[in-house]
Amino acid sequence: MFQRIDHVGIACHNLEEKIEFYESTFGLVVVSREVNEEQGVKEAMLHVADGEHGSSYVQLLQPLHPDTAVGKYLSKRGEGVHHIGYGVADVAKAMADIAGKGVRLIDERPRHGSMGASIAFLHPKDVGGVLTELVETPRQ
Ligand code: V0V
Ligand code: CO
Repeated sequence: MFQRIDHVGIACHNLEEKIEFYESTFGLVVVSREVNEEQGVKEAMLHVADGEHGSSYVQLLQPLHPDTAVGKYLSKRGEGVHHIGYGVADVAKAMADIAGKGVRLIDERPRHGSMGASIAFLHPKDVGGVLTELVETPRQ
C-alpha cells in the first residue's frame, strides 16, 4: 500500500531557525515553502533523497496560531517529530482500504498538501500514537 516515506513532519517554534539548522548541519536544501491556512501551518520541504517510487523530504512545520494541530502539539509535547507521511498511488483508495480495517480517518476527503499533493490524516490513537499522513503526489 505504501510506496515510500514521502516525508517526516517536524514541529518547531521558529521555521527560519530550523531551516538554517538543517541546511548548515545536514546540507539539506529547501525545495518548497508554503503557508497552508487550512492546516494552520507555515511549512518548508527539504529534499532528502530520490528513489524508484519518488522522493523523500523532511517537512518543517511552524504553527500559524497556538490553536492549531501543530500549535497544540508544541505546547503539550514541545518540538520534535509530529507525523510520518507515506506516499500512496491513490489517496482515496488508500483511505477506503485503511478505514475498512477500522482505523479512524481524520479527513473524510483528501485535502490540499505541500507541493500540490492530495493528503489525508489517520488518527494517531489508532496507529499506536503515530499521526500518519497519506500523500498522493501530482502526476508528472
Ligand atoms: C495529538 N496527539 C498526537 C499528535 N497530536 N499523538 C501523536 N502525534 C501527534 N502529532 C494526541 C494528543 O497527545 C492527545 O492524546 C490526543 O492525540 C488528542 O490531541 P489534542 O491535543 O487534544 O488535539 P486534537 O484532538 O484537537 O487534535 C489531534 C489531531 C489533530 C491528531 C486530531 O492534530 C489533527 O487533526 N491533525 C491532522 C492535521 C495536521 O496535523 N496538520 C498539520 C500538518 P492524549 O493526551 O489524549 O493521550 S499539515 C501537513 O503535514 C501538510 C500540509 C503536508 O504534509 O503537506
Ligand atoms: Co505532512
